[in-house]
Amino acid sequence: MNVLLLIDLQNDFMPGGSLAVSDADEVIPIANAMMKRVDLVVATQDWHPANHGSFASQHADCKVGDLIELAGLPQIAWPDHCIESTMGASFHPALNVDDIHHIIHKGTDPKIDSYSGFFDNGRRAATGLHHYLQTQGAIHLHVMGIASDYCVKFTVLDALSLGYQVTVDLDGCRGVELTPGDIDLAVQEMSKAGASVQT
Ligand code: VGL
Ligand code: ZN
Repeated sequence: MNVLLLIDLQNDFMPGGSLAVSDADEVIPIANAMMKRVDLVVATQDWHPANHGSFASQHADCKVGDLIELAGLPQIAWPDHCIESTMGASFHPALNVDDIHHIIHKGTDPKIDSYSGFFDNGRRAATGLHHYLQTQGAIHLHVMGIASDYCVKFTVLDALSLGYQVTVDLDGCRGVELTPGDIDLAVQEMSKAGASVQT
């Protein structure tokens, strides 16, 4: 069974969005084509309450990009993004949502962030993705989406630790690159952990 995992293909990560990732919209046609070639499509959505603790706006004297602490973990302060049920949290309008079989929301707890589609950043709560994939008998996951250096990376690392075989389709990914080189580092980390990275 071939499973495609689409990570956070949401308006706020697209050019013009509040946490815009360069050229993120270029992956939409790639995702649409890939959906036709797999048996099961699961998509994640970053889905924050308006008071989410990862937002710089929720902390005194805090600006976007600052390193803060949240739930006892180091946390980058992000601009407000992907607020539940808003346009910013919606899928890119050109994404073929009819081909998505299951959607997983993450980052719903205001007190902790969740880059991975499987667990929050403290690995305290599961999102339900692993459970769902188990019910479907998933073994091999193809992963693509936004952002290579955050949500794609942490989803891939968790998937490997849970025992899935993982292929990352790099042409279907774009990254934030707060620091130049972050995407390359993420790719190295994912392949070192056992992912097959396809360019
Ligand atoms: C993401 C930063 C904050 C992502 C989500 O989807 O990679 N990055 N929230
Ligand atoms: Zn987020």
